[in-house]
Amino acid sequence: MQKVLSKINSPNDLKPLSVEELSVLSEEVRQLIVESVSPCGGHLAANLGTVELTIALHYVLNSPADKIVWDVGHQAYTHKILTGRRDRFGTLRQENGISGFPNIHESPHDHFTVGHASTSLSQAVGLAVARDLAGDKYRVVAVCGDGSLTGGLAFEALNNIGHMHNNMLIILNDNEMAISKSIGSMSKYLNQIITNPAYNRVRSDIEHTIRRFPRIKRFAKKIEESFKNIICPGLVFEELGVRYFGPIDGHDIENMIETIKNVVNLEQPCLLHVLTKKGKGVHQAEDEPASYHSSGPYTIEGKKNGIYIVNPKDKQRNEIQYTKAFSNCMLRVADRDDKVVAITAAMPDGTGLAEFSEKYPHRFFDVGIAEGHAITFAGALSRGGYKPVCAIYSTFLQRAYDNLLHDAALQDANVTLCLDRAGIVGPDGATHHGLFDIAYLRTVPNSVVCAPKDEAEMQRMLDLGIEYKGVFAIRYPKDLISMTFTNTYAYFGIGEGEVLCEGDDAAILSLGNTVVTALKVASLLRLEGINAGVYNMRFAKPLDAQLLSQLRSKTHYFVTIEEHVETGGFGSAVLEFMSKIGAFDCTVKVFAFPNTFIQHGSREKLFERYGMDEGSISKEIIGDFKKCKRSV
Ligand SMILES: Cc1ncc(C[n+]2csc(CCOP(=O)(O)OP(=O)(O)O)c2C)c(N)n1
Repeated sequence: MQKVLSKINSPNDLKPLSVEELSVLSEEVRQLIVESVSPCGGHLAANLGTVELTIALHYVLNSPADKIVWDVGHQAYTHKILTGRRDRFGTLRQENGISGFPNIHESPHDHFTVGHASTSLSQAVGLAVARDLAGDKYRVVAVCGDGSLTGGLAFEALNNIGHMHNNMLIILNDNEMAISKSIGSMSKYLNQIITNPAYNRVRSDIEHTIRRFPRIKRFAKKIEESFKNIICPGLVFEELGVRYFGPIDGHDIENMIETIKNVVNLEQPCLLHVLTKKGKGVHQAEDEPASYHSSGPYTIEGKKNGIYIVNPKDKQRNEIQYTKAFSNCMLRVADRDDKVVAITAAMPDGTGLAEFSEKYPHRFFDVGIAEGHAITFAGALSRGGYKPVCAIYSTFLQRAYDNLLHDAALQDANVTLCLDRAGIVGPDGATHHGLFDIAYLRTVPNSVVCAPKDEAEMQRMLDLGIEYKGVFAIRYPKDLISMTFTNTYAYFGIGEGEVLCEGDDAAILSLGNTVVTALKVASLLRLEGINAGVYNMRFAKPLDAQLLSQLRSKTHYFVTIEEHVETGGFGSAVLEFMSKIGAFDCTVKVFAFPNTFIQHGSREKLFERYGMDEGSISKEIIGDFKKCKRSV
């Protein structure tokens, strides 16, 4: 039974609560998060760390008039719970349920739909400037993690914020982690602030004195503040024109409320450095925050000394994920060729580079959440004689488009891209689906864009990629490799497709994992007397012109299947080809996702909803054939 939380329907309901009640509330919110994430998984660790911080923010501010801007937004569960979404919280990340990220269509308390890192500072200063231009008075607060602060966009915003000087508050939520340990000189710098021995000694002396003489608390805090300014005079933020406060304990609600009240109304940009513990309150998430950053389903075993004990439900599966296949392939090329180097933008585990980083630490580069930089850096590594492989999720590469064009392709650089999560990602939703990469990569001059159906094919593609002068992209989804076609090395050249089965009535052209769908569709068509051939095109660019021309002499009905939006993708490439060769008597039926932002839900359900499963595809083709017969 929730004593306090059940009465919180909006942030206004927090205002009359005592500090003790707020503390009870934080425990109840934590419990709701742990219970709600358990069946379907979610961003557990980051959210457990921001419970008290969010309560303190909503206690002080008047949301939605005052605006809280979340970076990435993966830590905003408490915000959702306190802003009228408590009752729907059990539907988190499920189809038609609430999103795992802030979403402008979900609540007036969410000012941006987010999911990508390092945007909050730019968004907050934009709102602050809009407010000042309009003569309004609301307060603007950005909540940005130490990981997200490593992104170039955040640095660009800081540069601008100090210059513009509008009143806004940046809460730096420092848990010393991105998904993995935060990397880079900014993290080192933040760590120095936290661990500065002189400052910490004085701080603990002051805390000790306050405990003995509570009446001098205010005075003692002032001394602490002044001392901090003396011993840390060159704070980077101050130099950039942003007033620095902290570090303070992000789980001490009372102190946070007092501090936020003080700094939020200063007529200048301020940064409050808040220290939080990722995974707080769940034993396993505190111990392994990286594994519980985006956790799978788990069971709750109980509570020991006030800390939850959970047990992941991840069953041992025999099938292999594309990510694991990439990890294997990468080790093989690295073992063979010492010029191969690997780059990640703060995601060594998610992208499958962890094993590589252990085996070849000197050839592994985690550049922070900095996809644009990763590509430019890779371009230069290539100019310096190395063979960089950038493992980046498809959706996050979007922000590196100019780097691809200008800093890789234009330099004739040999940059291999391994794009995980290319396609539907499921519960993370619109911000995370990797549905645009074929389109934007195809426009890069001299680029190659391909997708493997299994590990053997991925190995060949990677081998081709590391030798290719230009941008060479290998895309694969967040999925299991559901069918292994061969374990032997496949020799094929760039742009060479493969015939899987012949058939004269229709040619089903597939790419990567959609090969399996294509084969199933062909079987369903055969039951209706339609004899369709299945072709594994492997490459969206360049297309196998020879194979397509041969097929054109046999059939006039082509089908393309891709896990991508219809605009500019693989199907578009085939249509362009048919137009170029003047195949105006051919029908090309493109099966792809519509060019909209696809919401969250399970992969399976989303495929069904958008007519991308074998049943829907075959039904549509059969319909076409029936129509055709009628018209003859
Ligand atoms: C552009 C971009 N690249 C990568 C990611 C994947 N990602 C999600 S959260 C995260 C770490 C963020 O670290 P931090 O801001 O410190 O937040 P924490 O999870 O530690 O609270 C990363 C790398 C992303 N969301 N956006």
